[in-house]
Amino acid sequence: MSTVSTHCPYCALQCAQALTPGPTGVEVTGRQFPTNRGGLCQKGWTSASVLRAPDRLTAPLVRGVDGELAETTWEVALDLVAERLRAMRAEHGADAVAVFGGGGLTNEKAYQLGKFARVALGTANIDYNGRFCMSSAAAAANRSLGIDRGLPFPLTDVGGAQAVLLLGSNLAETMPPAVAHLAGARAAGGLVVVDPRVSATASLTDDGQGLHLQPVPGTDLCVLLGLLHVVLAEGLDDTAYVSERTTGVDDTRRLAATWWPERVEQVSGVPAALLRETARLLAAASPARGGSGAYVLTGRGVEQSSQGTATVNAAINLALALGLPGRVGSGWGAVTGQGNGQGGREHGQKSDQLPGYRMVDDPGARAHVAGVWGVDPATLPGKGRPAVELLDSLGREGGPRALLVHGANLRVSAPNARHVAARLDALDLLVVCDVVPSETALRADVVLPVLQWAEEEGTMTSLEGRVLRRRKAIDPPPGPRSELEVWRELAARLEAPGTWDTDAALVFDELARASAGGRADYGGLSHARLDAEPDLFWPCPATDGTPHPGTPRLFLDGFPTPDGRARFVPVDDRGPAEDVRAGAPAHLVTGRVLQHYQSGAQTRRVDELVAASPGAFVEIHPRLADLHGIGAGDLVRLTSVRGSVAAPARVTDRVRPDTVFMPFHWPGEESVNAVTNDATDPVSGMPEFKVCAVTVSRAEARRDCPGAPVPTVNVTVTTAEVPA
Ligand SMILES: Nc1nc2c(c(=O)[nH]1)N[C@H]1C(S)=C(S)[C@@H](COP(=O)(O)OP(=O)(O)OC[C@H]3O[C@@H](n4cnc5c(=O)[nH]c(N)nc54)[C@H](O)[C@@H]3O)O[C@H]1N2
Ligand SMILES: Nc1nc2c(c(=O)[nH]1)N[C@H]1C(S)=C(S)[C@@H](COP(=O)(O)OP(=O)(O)OC[C@H]3O[C@@H](n4cnc5c(=O)[nH]c(N)nc54)[C@H](O)[C@@H]3O)O[C@H]1N2
Ligand code: SF4
Ligand SMILES: [Mo]
Repeated sequence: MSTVSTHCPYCALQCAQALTPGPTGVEVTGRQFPTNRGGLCQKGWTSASVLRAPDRLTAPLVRGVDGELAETTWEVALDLVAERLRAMRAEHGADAVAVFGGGGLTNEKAYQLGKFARVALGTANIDYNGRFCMSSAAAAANRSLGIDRGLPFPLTDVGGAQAVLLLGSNLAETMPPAVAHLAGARAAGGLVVVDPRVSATASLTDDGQGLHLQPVPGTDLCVLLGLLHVVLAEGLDDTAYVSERTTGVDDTRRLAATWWPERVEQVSGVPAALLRETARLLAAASPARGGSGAYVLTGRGVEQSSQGTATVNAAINLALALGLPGRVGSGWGAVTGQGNGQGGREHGQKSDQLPGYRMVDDPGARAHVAGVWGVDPATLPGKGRPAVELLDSLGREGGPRALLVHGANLRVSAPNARHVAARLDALDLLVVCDVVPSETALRADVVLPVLQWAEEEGTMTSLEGRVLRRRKAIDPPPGPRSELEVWRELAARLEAPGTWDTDAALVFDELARASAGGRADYGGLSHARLDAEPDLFWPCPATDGTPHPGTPRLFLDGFPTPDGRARFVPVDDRGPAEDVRAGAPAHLVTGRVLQHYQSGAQTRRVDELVAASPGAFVEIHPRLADLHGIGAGDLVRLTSVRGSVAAPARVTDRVRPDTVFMPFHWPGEESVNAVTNDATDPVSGMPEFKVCAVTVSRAEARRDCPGAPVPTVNVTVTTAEVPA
């Protein structure tokens, strides 16, 4: 086969790749594209290894009476699953079967999975791992701006800005090639990073390139209210923009008035002078004051909180006061995480959504989508349970008794994961579709091996809302099947109405029709058009004549709200669900390292990545380490009310003395999600992954933590990019 143009299998930056299959495997090179400019991170250029994972799933597995998973044929596995689902539905009702999807699925699969749940299973209970990822940013954007597209502008726009406020995002490790787009702000001394750690990204502000605000974890909402306070108190707001393009500033102004910088300093530890400097720097960059542009960007560090929605709304309020959204070269955005984290939340895997970002309780939306699906709208179920609630209800009285998982490794990545594991074990039937034997698949009753990334066609929607073609570069090994085929086979066995295409281009055409007229309108797109024009952003509605050019920049002519104005949403601080206290005196924050992706199911199977990052670790400040007699490399035990975990210490002054950090990419004894809090945001259902209260102690023996030893190192700026 010849070289194929496609995009990386991992994160939402969706760096452009060229894949060249050869006798020893697939060669990966970076390809020129506006977002990655030919660069790839270490995960990207080693991504082809997963195609050849030695333990790749190739045959369906069914758990036998001996309790072991054993290989079987597709016919046997599909018949068994269909039979069990049918029986369960007959006995307990359709909602007894639940579905869990993923933001890594292509648009076609995300769409078909939502349709499969609603039409073939008839269940309301479908949600997905994007609930853990983008739900707070999505809820806040919908409330304020009337639409949820992570970045409402092309990423390249950010390159021209004079100031960028980056809250709770570690781009230098989570999307290394994106760092290039911060060059303009850094050169102007205008990059402001808000992170309790001196992350690789916070280090980008060294040498006069910007500012680092290092708040107490979970206090970002106060910091944002303080910044808004300064903007309003010092008359730095864009009054013309606020009066012409927004509503509701008065209530927000009243709340911000109570957060003067000295009060914010008391709560967050960020010096009042630094807050004032930040506010002035942002204002000076704003178009109203003749600057060359400013952006306010949020990441999971501030969103994965029980007040994540309010925090993002505070960030949007600040951007609105400065007159940024809807102006070329300025704006607010949330940095979407998963490969198809954006498209995955538009096409109906969310418990309250139908394709095109329509709401499942809107009668007009139900009628439109039911029309495309060829069913009676009355048969479509209503709203289901959001992820944390759904997982907690598994196997309980009145809760689902079967779960189908497509593209998530819940035993590692869900909050309070031991509890989630117990709920999964309480199910009558767990079916996992995956490409590798993930920790969740290994405990399933049925495992169905599916195609991955370079083995199939599809589309992905990047963090900017750009719809990209994912292309087949190699033939899959014999055995695995496309998920589109799995759903067709199950739908047939369940005698479901409607059509169940297995050709991704045809599924896309149906998705386009289903989305037409919705907020995320893909009506004017098709695989053929995307092949010819790789630069199309949604919304891109169908037209009778000249094709719609797509929408790189939203809000230029108004906001998609009833009155065309953006809304200030008044928010105030409630603090994290769990605060430090006697008995649990340290904040635990969690996040990522460059080499591993999410639950690690894929990247823990890549030798180069394992060599560079072999296991979990705890970043701990020398003072906190001394207090507990912990030296570099010693095992640190972290204990919360939910559980405990141990990993080797990295003693470093790059984390606050009251805070420890641990990445979440490893399972079992090294899984920090044994400790994290499953308290959720009341608006978005987002769990509080980022902040909880823990006891720190020195673990007794190495057997406490079987993970590979990690030497003490300072976190270095690892913007590992390879040129094209
Ligand atoms: N290498 C790698 N890259 C990835 C992924 C991956 O798993 N690995 N996953 C992808 C996905 S799905 C996502 S969602 C993105 C996530 O991308 P990011 O949001 O950049 O990633 P995180 O490391 O989870 O969190 C970012 C930062 O938040 C900080 N933080 C923790 N608590 C707080 C707090 O209370 N306040 C503030 N201000 N900051 C806090 C952490 O110290 C961390 O440096 O990355 C994507 N890219
Ligand atoms: N403590 C803590 N926990 C977190 C976070 C955090 O910051 N801190 N972040 C959260 C966030 S933002 C996210 S996005 C989640 C992600 O966590 P998970 O949902 O567990 O994500 P992945 O590890 O990407 O799991 C995807 C699984 O799908 C498989 N897969 C890949 N492609 C396909 C496909 O096409 N079809 C199917 N069926 N399977 C496929 C992979 O092999 C893998 O097993 O973790 C969350 N958990
Ligand atoms: S930043 Fe790395 S993981 Fe993300 S798309 Fe680019 S190469 Fe892939
Ligand atoms: Mo994510």
